[in-house]
Amino acid sequence: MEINRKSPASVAPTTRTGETSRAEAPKQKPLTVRDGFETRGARPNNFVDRPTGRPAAPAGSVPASAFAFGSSNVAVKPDANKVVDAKKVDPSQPKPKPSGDPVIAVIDGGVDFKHTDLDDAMWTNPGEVAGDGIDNDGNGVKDDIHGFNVGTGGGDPFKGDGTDHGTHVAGIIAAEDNGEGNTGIAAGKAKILSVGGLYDGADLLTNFERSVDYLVNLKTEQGVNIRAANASFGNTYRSPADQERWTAAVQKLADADILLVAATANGNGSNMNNVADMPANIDLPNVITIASMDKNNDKLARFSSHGDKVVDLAAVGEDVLSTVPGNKWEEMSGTSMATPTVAATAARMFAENPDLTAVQVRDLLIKTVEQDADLKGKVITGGKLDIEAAIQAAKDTVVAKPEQPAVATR
Ligand SMILES: [Ca+2]
Ligand SMILES: [Ca+2]
Ligand SMILES: [Ca+2]
Ligand SMILES: [Ca+2]
Repeated sequence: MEINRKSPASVAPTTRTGETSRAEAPKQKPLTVRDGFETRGARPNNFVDRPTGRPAAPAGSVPASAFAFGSSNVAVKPDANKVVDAKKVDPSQPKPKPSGDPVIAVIDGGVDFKHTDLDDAMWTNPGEVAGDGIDNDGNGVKDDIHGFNVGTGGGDPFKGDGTDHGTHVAGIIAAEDNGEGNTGIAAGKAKILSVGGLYDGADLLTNFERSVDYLVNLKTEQGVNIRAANASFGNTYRSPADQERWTAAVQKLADADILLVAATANGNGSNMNNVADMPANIDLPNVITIASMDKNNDKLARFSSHGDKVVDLAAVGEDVLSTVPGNKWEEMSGTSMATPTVAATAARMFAENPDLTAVQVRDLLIKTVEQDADLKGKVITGGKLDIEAAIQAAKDTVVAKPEQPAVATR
């Protein structure tokens, strides 16, 4: 099944670049960023070799006061990650019910929200006035129009490291069906909320916690229809305390009914079954973990890890064409690219039936996989993403509502 947006007819030939070195797919392991930055030669130095998942933040580069969440960018305890600056909420007031297009949060390097293939696909914060330097909606972040920069604490997600990666991931989900570049699987059916700056400021875990707090606050207090978060990142965390923090943050997403779509490692065939790979291997029902198929959707991609106790399914993540900053498109490879195909399919499913929960969508994604003998013993389901079957399964859950009996008004 062709599931990539690589139809030659949809590709602007003059904008395709970076094809020469794709064969250089990920070599480092573990890679925190789950794709082949090697393919582009633009990988920031601090993406490489971070065995603890804790890139050193440039000392003093980010003042603690710049953060909306937490009290410091070092030695943050779990309890410190509260939304400290958000306005007081009157608990007697009813919470707004999320509605509208499903919003998919891309927690990553920032998305180029001005990209011509993404600008109409971005979530826009209805409670925020752009550029006035005021936190109009009182969520603790000034001018957070299209998302949040967890690295700086500011409202401009498109700053810092990994913007090519984040922009690529976003395009796989929702690049516009506009006759240029690629078309995202959920084009026109979902909005992208960029939580950028994941590789700036604090360490990955702390930044993830802050990202979660931002998203959960938006959903529960403001009714933003955040249905899934894409996690094309991860690393091994051996400390039980760190593992607890990861799990607590993902539990917060679960409590807010947000699906976490997580990439397994690019470990060149490594087995992740007994590895504390966070957040991919967290055993919560709102987490679905993805390995990468090759470009033919035939076998696991050679760069992908696997694990028949921890990885749910596989999806194509090799040579995927998508958006990169500056109105360009490139092909990239990695579990980072496989993961947003699943997040986008989930978005389509939420669009078909907004009453589905994150856990229900996860279950349907798993039940509708296409079995593949090459995946036996490699992933839990022994199967790969079947986009059409998953969307159809979501459609099939829609129960025709009986007509309301007419009530005579007097
Ligand atoms: Ca705000
Ligand atoms: Ca503002
Ligand atoms: Ca397009
Ligand atoms: Ca096969």
